[in-house]
Amino acid sequence: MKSYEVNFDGLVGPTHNYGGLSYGNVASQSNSQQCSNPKEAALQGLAKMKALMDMGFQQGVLAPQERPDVAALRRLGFAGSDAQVIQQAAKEAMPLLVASCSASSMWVANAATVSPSADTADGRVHFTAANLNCKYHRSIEHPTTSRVLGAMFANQQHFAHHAALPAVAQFGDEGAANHTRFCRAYGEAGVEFFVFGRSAFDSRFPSPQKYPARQTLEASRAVARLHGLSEEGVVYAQQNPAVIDQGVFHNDVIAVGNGEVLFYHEDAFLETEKMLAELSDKLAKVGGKFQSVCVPRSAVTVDDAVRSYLFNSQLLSRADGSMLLIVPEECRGNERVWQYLQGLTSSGGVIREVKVFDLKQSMQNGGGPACLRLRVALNETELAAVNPGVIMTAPLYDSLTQWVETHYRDRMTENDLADPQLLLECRSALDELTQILKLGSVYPFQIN
Ligand code: SUG
Repeated sequence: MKSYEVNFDGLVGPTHNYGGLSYGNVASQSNSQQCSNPKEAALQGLAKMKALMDMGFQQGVLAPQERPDVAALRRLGFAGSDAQVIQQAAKEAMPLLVASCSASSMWVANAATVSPSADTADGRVHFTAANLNCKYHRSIEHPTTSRVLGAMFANQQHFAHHAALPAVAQFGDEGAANHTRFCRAYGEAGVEFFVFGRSAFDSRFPSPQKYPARQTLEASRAVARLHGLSEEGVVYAQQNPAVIDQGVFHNDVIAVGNGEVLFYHEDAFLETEKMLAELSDKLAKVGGKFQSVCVPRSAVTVDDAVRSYLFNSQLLSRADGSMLLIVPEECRGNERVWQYLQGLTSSGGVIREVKVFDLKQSMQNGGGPACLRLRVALNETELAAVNPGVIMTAPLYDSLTQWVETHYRDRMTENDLADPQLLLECRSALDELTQILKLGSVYPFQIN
């Protein structure tokens, strides 16, 4: 049976703004309070989806969330009508209003961890929504994420959904941003690779000194248990705490893997040799031949990687077995990175081509091509069981582009977030979107 890697990209929500909310994410901090352009952000994301679809890749779309999250503000004690809640929060606690307005759900690599059916004990595709509990503005995403994923992958014969892990720091879980799967073919058993930043219960593992490690070993192990993965099909590795302190807040900022290939920076991990050997052995047991492509620090520094987002690229398999790297424009803007990429693609190795995308609106908040997509490996039968409304097609692309043009503003500052009219605009846009994507009622304003 045929099998595919389907990339579901997050559609940027109408409140996209630069809130400076993510300590440890250099771009988010350095662009704090800049004026954003939600319309441009959404169109840049859609252009990437369309381009990948046109290249023959399977592409889907994941809906944004209801923002401002008035219910979240009510839980923090703001009361009255929805407009009063927003106005009171703007007056008394602007940072909380900004957090409740974040369009951060666009970075769907953090929405969930997904294990394909070939790896799981019950032969279903398993999803665990990420609790994202390291940052308040992201911790409020998972209930809606679960409902949206439930509406996209509704068929219980093929899809199993798990609620987010307990919302405490010990089980900090950031989803697929710290998870990669290696396999010979998408429909065959593979090796799931979980990268953690710290251990909550075992002090033998070092922790970063400056910035938070968002993913814990205990969270990764819990997800592997929930998904029914076998010991033989899993490898755990610790991210180098020193790079977290340089702004590598997720593994997908310093490494990317697909098929049998891991593309990573020399400084990405601790005990790299041991980890590579384990990946190679375990992949060999399921018939695969592991290949690693290490980028030396002499060619690209960690700082270059953080600024250019070289590793937050999409590594895609082409029909001839070679691979294509989808990188952000910022890679072309960095001389060392661009030079490295020229050498890489002309060296006769597995990565043969690089395609560049302008995702500046998202990049300025620390979200590159890989952050914007959630990968779901599916066989033909499972793909046919996905809600067809969320699979990208040329007509869907046209409808979504039109929808963005109609509903989105082209500038957004803190003052705009305090405008109660924005809530009404967002709700009417999202109401229409659920019809376009055939999701049913998934947003709080639709169900309460
Ligand atoms: O969680 N930025 C996101 C970026 C997530 C990127 N995802 C991956 N690497 N997979 C984050 O830090 C910034 C929001 C703001 O400051 O307005 C933000 O949430």
